[in-house]
Amino acid sequence: MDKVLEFLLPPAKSTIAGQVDGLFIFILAVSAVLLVGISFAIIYFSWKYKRRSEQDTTPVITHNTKLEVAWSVIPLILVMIVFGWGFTGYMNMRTVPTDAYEIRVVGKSWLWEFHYENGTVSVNELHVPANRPVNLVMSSNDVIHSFYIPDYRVKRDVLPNRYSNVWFEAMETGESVIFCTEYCGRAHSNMIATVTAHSESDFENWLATANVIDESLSPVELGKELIAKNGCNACHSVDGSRMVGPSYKGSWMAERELEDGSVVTVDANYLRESILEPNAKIGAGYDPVMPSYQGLLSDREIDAIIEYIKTID
Ligand code: HEC
Ligand SMILES: [Cu+2]
Repeated sequence: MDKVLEFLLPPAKSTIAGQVDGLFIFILAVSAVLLVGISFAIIYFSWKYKRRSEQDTTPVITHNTKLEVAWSVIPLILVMIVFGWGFTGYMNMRTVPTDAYEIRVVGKSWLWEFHYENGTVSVNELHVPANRPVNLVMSSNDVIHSFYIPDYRVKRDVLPNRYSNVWFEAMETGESVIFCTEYCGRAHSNMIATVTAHSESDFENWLATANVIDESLSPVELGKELIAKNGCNACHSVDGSRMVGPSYKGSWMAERELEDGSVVTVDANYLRESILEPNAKIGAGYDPVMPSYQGLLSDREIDAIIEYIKTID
């Protein structure tokens, strides 16, 4: 049975997962039994009641009470079991424990932002304490996204101008993948993040240090780190290859042709504007798909990114 489950479903890592899987397996098993039973009955009856001679006639049957009661009551019982099971599971998933740890989630085309109680922000990396309920309060900056952690069996739409929430309790420490499951535009398939469940003390440590700028880093080193941390690498390469966006390689002081035919020089002002208001100037041949980093990066951090881009040639 465990082998079958492993084959059918991703590992179950949250407290609600067992309940979701139980119901799934029940519905699957009932459907399988009915499929096999009905298929055999059809084959058997079509053989048994085959017309064998010209004299064979069809008997006139008006009704059969026993049979009719059976085929009404048995499905009713099955459906009520599925309803009761599904409803309690749904209520458990919708009722947030009062001691849940709250994290704000913002979906953007095409990344996930996570805001924690102490002002820490992480991009595409959710960090949570294990063995403690966590409530995510979610909203979108633009279109509808959908937040999905298969290992935790939770999924919820993320909407503009409205909060939605999802809660879970991770049963073990470790990393799982987060998907966006609402088609949200061109780079939808890049909208992948991870959730890492930590022990309580590791989580406190992470929270205390995650956004502390390491003063010993030079601006170039800091810029390199920020680019990795903020998901820029999903769309920009440093080796000259074209991804969703232009490569940083050799871009400093290069001439950039824009969509409207004008030409700009990639200087500090252009870089800064590209990061804060990506849609102000669109490079020719590219789609306006870069999310704005307004409010996510401080001036010092933008300076560091510019210093780093200068060095990539
Ligand atoms: C979802 C993909 C995506 C992500 C993530 C992304 N960008 Fe972009 N970026 C683009 C695209 C596409 C363009 C070209 C179109 C435009 O100008 O808006 C672009 C343009 C730029 C430009 C102008 C480059 C030039 O040579 O003209 C800079 C600078 C830039 N991005 C920096 C960043 C930084 C820094 C980050 C992370 C903090 C980042 N981008 C994250 C897609 C992305
Ligand atoms: Cu999305």
